This record gives sequence, C-alpha cells and structure tokens, in this order.
Amino acid sequence: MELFFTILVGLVVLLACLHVYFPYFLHDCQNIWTGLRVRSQRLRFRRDNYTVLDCFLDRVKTQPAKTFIAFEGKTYSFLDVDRQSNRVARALKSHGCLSQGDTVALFLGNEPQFVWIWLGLAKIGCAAAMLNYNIRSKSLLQCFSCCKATVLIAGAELKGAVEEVLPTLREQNVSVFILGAECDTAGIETLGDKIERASDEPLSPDLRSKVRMESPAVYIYTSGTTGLPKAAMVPQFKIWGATFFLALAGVTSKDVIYINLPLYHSAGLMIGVAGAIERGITIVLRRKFSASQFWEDCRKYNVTVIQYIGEIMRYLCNSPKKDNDRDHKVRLAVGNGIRADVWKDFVNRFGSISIKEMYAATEGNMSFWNYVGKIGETGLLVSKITNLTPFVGYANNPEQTEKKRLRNVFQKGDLYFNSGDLLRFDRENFIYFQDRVGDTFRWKGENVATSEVADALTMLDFVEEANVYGVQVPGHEGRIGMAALILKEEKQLDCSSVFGHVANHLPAYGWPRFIRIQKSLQLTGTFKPIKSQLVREGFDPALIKDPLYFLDQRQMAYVLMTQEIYKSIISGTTKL
Ligand SMILES: *[C@@H]1O[C@H](CO)[C@@H](O)[C@H](O)[C@H]1NC(C)=O
Ligand SMILES: *[C@@H]1O[C@H](CO)[C@@H](O)[C@H](O)[C@H]1NC(C)=O
Ligand SMILES: CC(=O)N[C@H]1CO[C@H](CO)[C@@H](O)[C@@H]1O
Repeated sequence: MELFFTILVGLVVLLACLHVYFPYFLHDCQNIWTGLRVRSQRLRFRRDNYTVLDCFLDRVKTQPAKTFIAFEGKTYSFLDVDRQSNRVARALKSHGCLSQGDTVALFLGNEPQFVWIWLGLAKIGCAAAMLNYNIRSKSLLQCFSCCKATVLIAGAELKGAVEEVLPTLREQNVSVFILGAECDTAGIETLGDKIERASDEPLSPDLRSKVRMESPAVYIYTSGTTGLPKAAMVPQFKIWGATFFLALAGVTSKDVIYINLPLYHSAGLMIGVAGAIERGITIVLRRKFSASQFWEDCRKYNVTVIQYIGEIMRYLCNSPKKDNDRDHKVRLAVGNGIRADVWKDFVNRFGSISIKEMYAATEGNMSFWNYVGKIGETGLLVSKITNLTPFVGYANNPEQTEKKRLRNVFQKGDLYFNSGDLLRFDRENFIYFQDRVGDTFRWKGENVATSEVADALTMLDFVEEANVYGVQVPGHEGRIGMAALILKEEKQLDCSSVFGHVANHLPAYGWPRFIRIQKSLQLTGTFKPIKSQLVREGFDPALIKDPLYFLDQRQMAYVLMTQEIYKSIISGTTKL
C-alpha cells in the first residue's frame, strides 16, 4: 500500500514537473506519434510505388459522389473529376504526340480544370510544369524551356501572352494548345473542344507503367536568390512529403479546405490539392484571394480549414470589422509566414482557430512545423543533404544547383542546402520565418528576383544601369520594388514609356513602384551594386536628394514623388 502511494505521488510530481518545465510535452508526444504513423505510411507508399494519382483513384472508388471541388457555385464530385481527367488524357494522347516521361507546361489560373488536367497528365505518365500565369515574354520562355516541355497548354484568357512568345515556341517545335473551343491564330490549336469530344472511359495503367517514385511529378518554379525563376523538379515521393502536412495538422476526412493560393505554387498544389486527395476531403477553390469574400465563402461552404500565407492573414486583419467576424466553422489554419503580432490580432478577432505554421522550400529537403500553435519570436536556414534526404536540384541548371549547396559548414566535407531564408529561433526553440536574403524581395506573397527587374529596365534605351531592391512600407508584409537608375548621357527619364515597358515585361508584383535617379552606381569590392544604404533610405522624399518617382497606377505613369504622396502611402490612403 505504501509503495503504491509512493509511486502515485512520484507520478503526480513527475507530471507537474513536466507541465512546468516542458509545457509542450503532451503535444510533442502526440506529434511524434502522428509523425511516426505518417512516416511509416510514406515509406510504404514509396515501397509500393503508390502515387498521388493512385490515391485519387482509390478515393474515386470509395467515395465517388462526394464533392471534391466546389468552385463559383458549381460542385464536382470525385467521379466527375476522374471522368474529366480521362477526357483530358485521351485528347492529349491523340492530339499532343505525348508519351510517358514527357513534360507538359500548364499556363493556367486557379480553376477546376487545372486539377483534372494535372491528373489527366499523370494518367498518361507525363509530368506537369506549373507556370506562374503572371509571367510574360522572356521569363515565360525561360520557364518553359528549362523544364524541357514539348507541349504548352494555356488558359483561353492567356492567349495574348502566348501569342507574344509564339514565334520562339514555333521555332522550338513546341505544340501550343489553348483551352478554348475556338482560336484563329496560326500555330495555336484548341484543346477545349477536343477534351469535350473525348471519351471519359478509364485509361489503361500501362500508359504510366514506367512511373517510379523518383520520376518527375511536377516542376514548380521558384524565384531563387539569383536570376530568373528556376524550375524545381518534384519527384513523386516528394509530393507525399508535402501532402502529409494536412494529416500532421490533424485534418480529418470530415474537413472542408479553402484554397485561394495559386495552384502553380507548392503550397496550393501539393499541400492543398494533393493533401486534400490524401485526406479525401472537399476543396473550396477560388481564382484569387479576396479579403471581402473570404469569410462569406467560409460560411457558404462550411469551410473548416483555411490555407494561408502571411500576407493573407494581414489583409484579413486589416479588413473592416464586422459583427459576424466569428460566425464561421473554421477551426484550423495551415500555412506559413504569419508574424507574431498578426497572429495575435487574427485569433482575437476571428475566434479560436488553431494556427499551424510550417516551413518548407519547394526544392529543399527539410521542413519544420509549429504543431502546438504557439505564437512565437535569425539565422540562415540550412539543412543537411544526405543520401536519405537528397536535394534533387533545379531542372537543367547545374550552376544554380551548386549555388544552393553550401560546403564545409559545420565540418569539413559536409554538404548543406542553403534555403536563402532567414529564420529566428526563440528561447523554446520555436522557429520564425523572417525575410529572404540575397537578391530577391517578397511582395504580395511572391518572390521577385531583382536581376530580372533590372534586366527589364536596362532594355530601355535611356537606361545605363539599374540597381533593384525591395523597401519596406509600414503596414505591409514583405518589401515593395524600387530601382535606382543611372541614365545614359544626355538622356531623360521618359515617365510614361517606362510604365508601359514595365507593365509589358514584368508581373505587377515585380514592378518597381519607386524609381530614383542617381549620377553613378556605388559598387562593392566585387563590383556588385551596394544596396544596403539604398534600402535603408527607402522612398522618403525628405531624405532622398536624388530625383524620385512613384508609379501612379491610375495615371499609368511614373510621377514625381511628393511629400503628399509619401504621406498618403504611409497612412494607407494610397493602396499599393
Ligand atoms: C523542328 O522541326 C523541323 C522539321 O521537323 C526540324 O528541321 C528542326 O530542326 C526542328 N527544330 C528544333 C529546334 O528541334
Ligand atoms: C453547411 O452546414 C449546414 C448546417 O450543418 C447545412 O445545412 C448546409 O447544407 C451546409 N452547406 C454546404 C454547402 O454543405
Ligand atoms: C521534406 C524532407 O524530405 N525533409 C527531410 C530533410 O532532412 C531531414 C534531416 O536530415 C529529414 O528529417 C527530413 O525528413
């Protein structure tokens, strides 16, 4: 009896100590348990060569009538999506000259057919390269060719952008399809009508018999620390890695997920769509994020899980308060990049939603994840590359691949993956996402390569040099684009032609919204332009003596920066 009490008291003391000194002990145990389960499942899938497509087909068998995608008032069941993807596969098989192992580039916005075209391609053993639909001209060609795609499929509304690069694509013998039923441009074929006419009968698995876990499943573009966007090849087994985030976050088969992130990014596609397939849940898909529609959609479709990036959370917190802010069924938010202050605001305003912050780079080999939902508090993130956790590198770009490898970091001969992200660890070893280092800045959730913006600016005949960087704007996530220009001798800045040029060559999030004209470029010892001083000076006309311009979107031109414009930007009256 005495022994029993001693043990009991001992246990109580132990639990109390655990609670005081390791408050996340239970969460840790729970997460380690889920983690182990997921890990063994992942290993089994790898052993059995079980792809996301196989998982989808199993869902079609077990729950054909369940809604898989809800979009703009229409719903599509798992069976509907399966049949549509059969049609796509058949249409491409007979008109696209495709065989197993080929890559097809998809240039399309967020809509249900994005999902069934991807699945259709998987059914004939082809990889899909997910092009960012904001890119144009030179970037578009670069993204297209670096994944060695032989076919381009574009949304009907992107016909203009395709026509711009059509001559080059034709030279490279690329088959170009547009997802409409009609098109009178020579060299562009229609696909919409062919998909409609094709049979929706299942296809033989022989058509994808060569697909292995190491085979490319998708190419996702990352705008890394240097140069134009690069294609990160994502093999089949790596899709599973991202896909299990929802399982780890505690998403169950009864949940409904709201996806408004672009499907050409790994978060929307791999964590969102593929994750939903793995969980067998309904996706509420949106073309684009809209702060005013967000909670309306969540109410209308009984959304329980939302996917975010930091910017989205901030926009939601900045939107006007409403009485029904807490009237919704959302219980969980999964994403990354939320800042501690925004996290607090969000939970205070929209109710007890648990937030699971995770971190992973598309091309990287590691991931972290904040499963206790703690609001947390910098170093460069690197991760060890081993045979178990290989870094597969960028498609057809050995030079960029090598740049991402850091050698001799902690020990001679070791090899690490340089993510280019700054992270901060707090006292409890929680990790926070800071900002990207190197020659990129992040604006509206997109990474912008400064060299790409500089390349576009130096194409102008009056620009000698362009030094591009990102500056912070109070009340905004990330940094907005700014350029310091050196003009050619005796040349003037042509304010309206700069705008036209910028709008033609760059996606809106990459536009330099401020331009300052300098007499000469300051260079570092290795002849790189000095940016840190420029970044610190920002865009305050009171501090900057150089001529300073602001891109006024209503006037579609750069206008001279004034103290009034500055004030209205700082106060948020002028929207950026
Ligand atoms: C495109 O096809 C033509 C005719 O088949 C061929 O002569 C040419 O070399 C091809 N070009 C490329 C870049 O493959
Ligand atoms: C949402 O839930 C309510 C109540 O449970 C139900 O009546 C309604 O049909 C659901 N809406 C959708 C779109 O599933
Ligand atoms: C996503 C992924 O493969 N992450 C791996 C990267 O490497 C670490 C440690 O070596 C593994 O634990 C991760 O699973």
